[in-house]
Amino acid sequence: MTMTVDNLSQILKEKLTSSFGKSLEDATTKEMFQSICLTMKESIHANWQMTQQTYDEKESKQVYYFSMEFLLGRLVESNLLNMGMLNLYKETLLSLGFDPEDVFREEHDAGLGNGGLGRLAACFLDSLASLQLPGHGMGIRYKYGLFQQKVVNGYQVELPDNWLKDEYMWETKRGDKAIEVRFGGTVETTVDNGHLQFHHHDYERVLAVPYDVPIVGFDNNTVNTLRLWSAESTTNHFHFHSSRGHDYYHYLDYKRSIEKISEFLYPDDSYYEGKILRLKQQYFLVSAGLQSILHRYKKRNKPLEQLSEHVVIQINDTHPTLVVPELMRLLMDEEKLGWDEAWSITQKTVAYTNHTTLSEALEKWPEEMIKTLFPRLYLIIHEINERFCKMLWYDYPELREKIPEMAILSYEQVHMAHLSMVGSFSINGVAKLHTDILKDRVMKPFYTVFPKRFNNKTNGITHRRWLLNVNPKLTDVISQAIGTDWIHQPGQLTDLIPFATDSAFQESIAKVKHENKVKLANFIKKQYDLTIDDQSIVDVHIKRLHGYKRQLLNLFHIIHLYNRCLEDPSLDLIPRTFIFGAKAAPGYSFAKQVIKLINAVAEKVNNHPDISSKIKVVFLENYSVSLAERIIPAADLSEQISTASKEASGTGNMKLMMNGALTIGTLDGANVEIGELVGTENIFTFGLTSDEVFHYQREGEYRARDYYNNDRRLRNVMDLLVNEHFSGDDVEFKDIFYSLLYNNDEYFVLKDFDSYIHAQSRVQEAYQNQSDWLSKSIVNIAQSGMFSSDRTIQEYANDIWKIKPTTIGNLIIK
Ligand code: 26V
Repeated sequence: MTMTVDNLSQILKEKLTSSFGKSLEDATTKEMFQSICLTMKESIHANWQMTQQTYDEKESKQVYYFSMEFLLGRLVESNLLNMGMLNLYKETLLSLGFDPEDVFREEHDAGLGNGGLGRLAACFLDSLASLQLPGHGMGIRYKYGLFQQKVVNGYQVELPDNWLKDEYMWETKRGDKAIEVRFGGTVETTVDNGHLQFHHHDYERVLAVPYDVPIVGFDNNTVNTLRLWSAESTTNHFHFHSSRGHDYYHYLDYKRSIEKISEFLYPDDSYYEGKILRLKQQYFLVSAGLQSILHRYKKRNKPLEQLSEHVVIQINDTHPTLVVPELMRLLMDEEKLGWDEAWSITQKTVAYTNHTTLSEALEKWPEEMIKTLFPRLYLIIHEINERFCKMLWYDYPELREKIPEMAILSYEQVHMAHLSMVGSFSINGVAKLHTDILKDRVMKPFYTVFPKRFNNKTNGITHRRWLLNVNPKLTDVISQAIGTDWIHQPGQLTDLIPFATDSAFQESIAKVKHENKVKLANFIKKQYDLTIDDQSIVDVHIKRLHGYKRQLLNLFHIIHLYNRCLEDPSLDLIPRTFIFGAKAAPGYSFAKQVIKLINAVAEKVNNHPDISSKIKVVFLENYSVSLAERIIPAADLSEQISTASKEASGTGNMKLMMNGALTIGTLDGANVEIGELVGTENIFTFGLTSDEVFHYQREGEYRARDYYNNDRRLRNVMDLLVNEHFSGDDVEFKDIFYSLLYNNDEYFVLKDFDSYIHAQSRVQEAYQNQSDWLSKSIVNIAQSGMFSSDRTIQEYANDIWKIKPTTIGNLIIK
């Protein structure tokens, strides 16, 4: 039976009555949103059950993607799209007098991630389900997601993200599947029948309660699971303390201390801090996740020796590294296997993805902390380290002097990346250049020892959310030209290549871009009462704020243009709107100063009587998945200007490309691959290469001050930071100024300034020829299919996980 607008209207009306006791006329948009979710859940849940049952019956190998972050954003539209119901729901809502956008925006973003790493995990879940692959997420149900950002007086202010305030419509609590996780205590060793036995005493017990979120596949019946764990106190604990009245308060304290474990997401990315609660979170995820996997596996009645034929665990960066010793513990202490068997199983089951080479982001935990929190794991890590170092000593005499730097335990620290590499069968980077840097530099000695483990999996993004959902008009224009096969096979977007020079097609692309710009302009007008020119070049820099991502370089170009306009009021500039969206880690003061500087420059430029018609600078607050979805379809230019070698991949670059923006970028991360695909004439590349950056770092040859002294343009820009031009005083931005001149500009902003300015003038020149620009834009869209996460996930499935699709049959509707 196909559903019609009339049927669905009836169903929604009944839902409003049965769930809220409301008639259509009295219903709020929130109640309408919730009624939609309840209705969708009925069919999702039926397929969900069917999917799990089929996996069990067919004994399909299961992938578990362990990640401390899943940056899901909203799910209502992407679920409707995947169910093939999006248009029907939109039409029905309109016919009932609701604006679909308003209704969908009732959903609070699930912001359980910082940035690229968390959003990648979310895209991967969508691709797994859409490719009918049995793959699930394991994460934490943080009570508070990444902070909400407000801009007050130009400064970032952080507010808690209370995303669970209203009920989260997609989750289902599975109280019956709760698991105990143990912290602290002591370990006693005994010998039993010649076998060592380990007994754990006096530990703290934490209950891990799973909340499952269904992950709906596209145009199939697959519904996989994202399992998010929440920490609760074990209920019987109070009785131990209940004899005296004040113990009740001890109990409350204790309960609070446990619930803290899943209370908030640590707001950082690219900077690691050894906070004890963060380490507890990691073990909480790992132990609960592994126990639930083993529990399910055992129902298959297969020997543990075959675990790796049924289960594979992918760890998203080193954050879940404790899976290695924890799986060893479970196999040895609980399942009574010997070391060698347990080690062989563990190594065959775990695979590791590296997402950064920044040394300040590499996790190292104090040995003492690990020993205190997880006394048994500490013994296991110690043993793994001993065996690894011994192996190096005997089998790789040429590496003997490198043992201290390769060891898992050294200088009283546990090196999580080393533990991950030693304990897994696959080690992958996230873009070609990044994987090469791992092999040739950062992890070089490990590559010598484990050459076969290293492989590259260039990141991707789900084209369903990042093209079909966010840009339906572009989607239609593409399908009118090449049909709809590309939707299932995004690689076929290359069929658009012949249309790059087709003037009618160019025109329809231009029209869509313009409509998207108008929509964004309306949003900015409404939100900030700021008028932006919908004919201007929309230049977009959206990502976390970090020194290496060089928002400052972009800003220096803007200030340079501003200076030029001041010098020559008749300067011929194509109007540009510079859009920034970025959250700074709350403790990262340099990054926060850059936000203030962007806002200060915006204030000056946007209010200048002559210049504001040519340049507008907009800092959009609270950058998030939902905000990205508004900005990306309107973008002409994508700023991907990290210091070469520092951005492992980038994924915003892919989203913008897929929506027809051209990249201005360094030869870093996946920009390199974007450039290879579109050709040098369709990307604006500039700046130092990663080899040059390494060279300068090694030789210490870079002198930032020389660039300041020798480049008048740069001096004119930088002096404005410390002469009260942009701020009431001359100290507000002095840290930025000093970091460039006295700390020698760690990220080579001054060095790349000239080359960036040139690339920007090539942008302006190219934009002048609209037909040429559009053809470049079309080539970018046409080549973006390569960056669908379907391609990425297919590579993981073939090369690492060795899994095949499992088809889920149609439900028989009685
Ligand atoms: C580290 C930490 C340290 C402790 C507090 C919380 C936290 C959160 C995240 C991180 C890891 C940062 C690594 C990361 O996010 N890498 C990014 O991964 C993207 C997906 O592969 C990639 O596109 C980006 O280039 C890369 O920076």
